[in-house]
Amino acid sequence: MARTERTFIAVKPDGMNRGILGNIISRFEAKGYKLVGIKTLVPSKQLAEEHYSALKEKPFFKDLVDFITSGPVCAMVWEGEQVVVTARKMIGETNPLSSAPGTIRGDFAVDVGRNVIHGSDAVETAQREISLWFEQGELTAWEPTSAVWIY
Ligand code: RTP
Repeated sequence: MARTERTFIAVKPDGMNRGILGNIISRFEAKGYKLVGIKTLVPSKQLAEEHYSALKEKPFFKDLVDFITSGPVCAMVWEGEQVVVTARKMIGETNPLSSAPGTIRGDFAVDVGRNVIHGSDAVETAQREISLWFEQGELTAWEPTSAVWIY
C-alpha cells in the first residue's frame, strides 16, 4: 500500500490523569489507523531526555523532562497511510490556544506545557522514537480480517 508508515504517539501525564486516553484512541481508530503497539509507563529521566534531546538547549527543557517523568504516559505506535503528518493535524498546534477546535489539543488543552499528547514530526523522527520507546517484539504487525475496504 502506498505511503503506509508508522508514527509514535504518547499521551502525556496530563492526558492520562484527566482520563481522555480512550477518546484519543477512538479518534485514531475512527480515522482508519491501526494500533500496532501500546504500553503505559512512567518514563525514566534518561528516556525523557533522549526523547526530547533536540530541545536540550531550550529554557523549558528541564520543566518538560520533569513533567513527562511525573506520571504515567501511554506510548503507542499507529500505522497507516500518511499517519505521521495526519496525526500532527489531528493533534493540532504545539500551543493549544492556537489549535483549532476539533483537534486534540484544540478540544482538550489550554497550556503549552500541558498539551496532552505528543506525535512524531516526521517519518525519520518516528522511526527514531519508536525504537527508543519500544522493543521490536512489542510491536504487532496485523491485518484486519474484516473491513478490508479500509486497508
Ligand atoms: P511534542 O514534541 O510534545 O509533540 O510537541 P511539539 O512537536 O508540538 O512541540 P516541540 O517544539 O517538540 O516541544 C515539545 C514540547 O515542549 C513543550 N513546550 N513548551 N514553554 C514553551 O514555550 C514550550 N514550548 C514547547 C510543549 O509541551 C511541547 O509539546
